[in-house]
Amino acid sequence: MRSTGSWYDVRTEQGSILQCRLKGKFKIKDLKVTNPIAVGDKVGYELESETENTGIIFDILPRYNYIIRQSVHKTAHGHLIATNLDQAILIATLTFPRTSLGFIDRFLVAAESFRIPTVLVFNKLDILTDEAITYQEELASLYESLGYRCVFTSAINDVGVETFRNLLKGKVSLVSGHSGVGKSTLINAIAPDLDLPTSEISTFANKGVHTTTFAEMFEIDPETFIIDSPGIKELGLADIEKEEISHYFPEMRERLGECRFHNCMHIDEPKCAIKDAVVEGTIAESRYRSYLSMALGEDNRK
Ligand SMILES: Nc1nc2c(ncn2[C@@H]2O[C@H](COP(=O)(O)OP(=O)(O)OP(=O)(O)O)[C@@H](O)[C@H]2O)c(=O)[nH]1
Ligand SMILES: [Mg+2]
Ligand SMILES: [Zn+2]
Repeated sequence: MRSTGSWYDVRTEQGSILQCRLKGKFKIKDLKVTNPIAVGDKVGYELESETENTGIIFDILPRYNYIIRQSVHKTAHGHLIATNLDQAILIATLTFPRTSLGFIDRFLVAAESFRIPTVLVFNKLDILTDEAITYQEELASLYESLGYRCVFTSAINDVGVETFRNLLKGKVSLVSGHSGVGKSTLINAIAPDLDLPTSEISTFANKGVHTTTFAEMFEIDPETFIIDSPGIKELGLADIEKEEISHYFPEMRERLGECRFHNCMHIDEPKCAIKDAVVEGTIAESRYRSYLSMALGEDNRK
């Protein structure tokens, strides 16, 4: 459920929480990570002390997926954010702070590569102008057409909160997005007892202040778990080959094989079905721009 240094909160089958440590040294095969266990992991444990409520983790069960980001300190290593997820919920705000389309698309590509379904939640509806609301609705219809469910919320005005709650039912969900978009506020809105800390974003930098500092899973009911996580700037695309990127754009994936060259990168090759679709308007320009930025290896933080 959470890890603090060398201690891990393990939820037992009975639903109680046991403070556990790792037995000896753990080597995770084929995965270079700074943290051996992450929120969402299913582990084998044994009770150490009943009076002190402690245990020892001796096994990590196979993960059916995981989401990882580049470690800040060791660049060759990743940091596991969470594992065994049914879905990721990307909280985005058009303003205060601004979530760029480049960021949304990179997140979606990363989640596709991890095979994690993603829902887009556009929060802070209450501070948008009418023009911005119209634009946000256009964005949502674009992403809905690609198969990503979109929801509009105002966590502080209780708009869309019921829809948000229903999205989570019976699933393990990771809530992600930039710092300050309202991840913790939204979780508080559906589970006020959690009383998670939240703070105002800095008006000077128009950015969040990283109030949540580590990922933690909460039980909403015995079938429903939600993971609050620290704000991210970027999810690394470290393990994705350039040739693979288009496979993680659903609208490109369905056209693969239609280009003249089987190894077409859809950049400047002739008779490219993807570029044709952009010209025709059946692939959105913003999506193609995000694709180009990823394929050309740009650091897209626009
Ligand atoms: N106007 C408005 N403000 C909101 C809304 N949701 C959250 N906020 C405010 O946005 C600020 C940041 O919210 P948090 O919940 O701390 O954001 P977070 O995404 O958890 O941020 P980190 O933990 O730093 O990643 C707080 O001041 C919230 O009150 C909303 O729907 N509308
Ligand atoms: Mg938070
Ligand atoms: Zn092509």
